[in-house]
Amino acid sequence: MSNLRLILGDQLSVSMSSMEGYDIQQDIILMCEVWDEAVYVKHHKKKIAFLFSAMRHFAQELKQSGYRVEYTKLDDNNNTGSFRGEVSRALKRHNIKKIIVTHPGEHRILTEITHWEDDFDTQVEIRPDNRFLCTVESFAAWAKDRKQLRMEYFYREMRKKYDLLMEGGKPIGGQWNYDADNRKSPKAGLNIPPPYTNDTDHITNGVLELVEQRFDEHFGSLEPFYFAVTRHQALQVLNLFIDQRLEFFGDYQDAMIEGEPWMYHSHLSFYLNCGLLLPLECVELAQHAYREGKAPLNAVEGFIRQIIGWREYVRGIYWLNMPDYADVNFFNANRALPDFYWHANTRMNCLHQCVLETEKNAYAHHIQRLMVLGNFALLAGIEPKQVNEWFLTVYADAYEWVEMPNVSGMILFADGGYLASKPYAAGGSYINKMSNYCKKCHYRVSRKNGENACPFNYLYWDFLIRNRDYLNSNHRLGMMYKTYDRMDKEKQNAIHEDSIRFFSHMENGTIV
Ligand code: FAD
Ligand code: DLZ
Ligand code: SF4
Repeated sequence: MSNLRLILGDQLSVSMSSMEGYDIQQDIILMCEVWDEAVYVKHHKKKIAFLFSAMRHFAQELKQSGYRVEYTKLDDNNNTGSFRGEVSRALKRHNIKKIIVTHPGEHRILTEITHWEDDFDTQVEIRPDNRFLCTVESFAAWAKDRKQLRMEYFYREMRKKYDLLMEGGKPIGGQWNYDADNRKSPKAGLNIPPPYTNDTDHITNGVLELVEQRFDEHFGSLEPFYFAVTRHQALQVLNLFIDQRLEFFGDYQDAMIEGEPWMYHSHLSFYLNCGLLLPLECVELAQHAYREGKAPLNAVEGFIRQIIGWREYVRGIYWLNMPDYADVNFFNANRALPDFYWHANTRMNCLHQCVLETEKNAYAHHIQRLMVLGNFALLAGIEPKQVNEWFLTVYADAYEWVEMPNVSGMILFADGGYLASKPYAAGGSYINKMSNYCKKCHYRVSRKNGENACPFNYLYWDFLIRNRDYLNSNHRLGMMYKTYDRMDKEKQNAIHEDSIRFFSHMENGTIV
């Protein structure tokens, strides 16, 4: 009897726990493109194409290495459209003793898989997801009995555990965190290297055709398509980052420049999140670049923190709190997501640019997601479920374990401060400092009130006042409330009236 080893689309690594102990004589690997996964949210076309192409390449490589792989393509005649249906078909084809699968990245799939043992009357083994550096159990143990969870303390533990940028038990350079050096505004004349590109092969071309035909109404441009789709190519992206971008990663991590979607970021999340790259190899290569004197400490520490800190931390939070985390809505925010998140039809240039780039690339960098797209959703009080669905749909690196804590926790503060200590709310001056968007905007960032004032300026105050009952006790916001209370009544009224006008325009379809 054989084991059926199910490999999901974001588990494309030969070192997956589900592959351990593979019996070359008997075992069968099952991979399947299924309609349910492609439409449970209407993913960006590029995300579907990327994953299907990466899955097909991975399956081909496994076969070439002698593994027995059964692969269902989306348009195969008898494709049932679901994991359950495909597993059920495989059980009928073979004499299966046990289904082995690595812990999936989304709670809805875990729930589904936990029913299979009873439903199929076959043993199911769910193995830990060994692509992460902190297990779900270790994170729970770290979080237990802590009054407050803070990424910084979790990160320090991870630095020690993996001996990264450490010297004699202490952080290299004497500090754990060099973020204070990492907030440079963009300056003219930066020589930003071009991002990775490649030529599509017949596998990718086949997938692009399929996606064009079957997912035409999904958001986003399908081409040009430049994603790496094999481990070999993903390693090229990693090496390009280390050689060409890492040096300035820290300096310009928060900077946004119109027409420069990629900046000095790594563009590795696509590959890390689907298994083509592993976190430890990425951070070790960055550490090596530091030791070789090829990249400064602020850049390397910042990059390592994002991966062993933030990435692992948000995953821990997700699994510790699901399924309840999906329903958090601390501010009871209930406004509908404005249409311009899909069509970029807004006169706010920052949002216009970020949505356009998202549509084109299925990518926006962190500060665009956090301080433009996210900040607006927070200030405008958009319902968390709608914001979550948008972020899960539009980015090629989006899976619920990473998307949801970033959206509900980091940008919307919908968990009431569980993940972050204060809302990342900001007015237009932050965006102006970190970008050149305001120069070409219909609105004036220097104006605080009136028809042509930057909406972020008055919406910032409106957000604080609207949610005063929820935020009053947050000592990090005390100063802001004092500032508001010292404003004269006329100014306070102007904030209120501008916000009412803005929202009523936004909701009646006037372009804002
Ligand atoms: P870099 O800036 O080069 O960072 C290096 C790596 O660090 C990333 O590849 C990523 O693996 C990791 N990382 C950095 N910040 C975070 C973070 N906050 N959480 C988790 N990992 C992080 N990241 C996703 O991978 N998928 C998502 O669906 C996703 N949704 C997000 C939604 C919002 C509202 C926000 C604010 C952030 C989101 N992030 C998400 C985190 C971050 O924006 C992306 O990881 C990053 O932009 C990916 O681009 P990069 O690979 O060039 O990252
Ligand atoms: C995102 C995605 C898509 C679009 N399609 C598939 C698919 O057809 N087959 C598959 O195995 N996985 C796909 N995925 C990734 C899954 O959604 C992902 O494995 C789960 O959400 C768990 O993280
Ligand atoms: Fe965005 Fe305001 Fe700047 Fe316009 S002025 S780009 S709306 S921050």
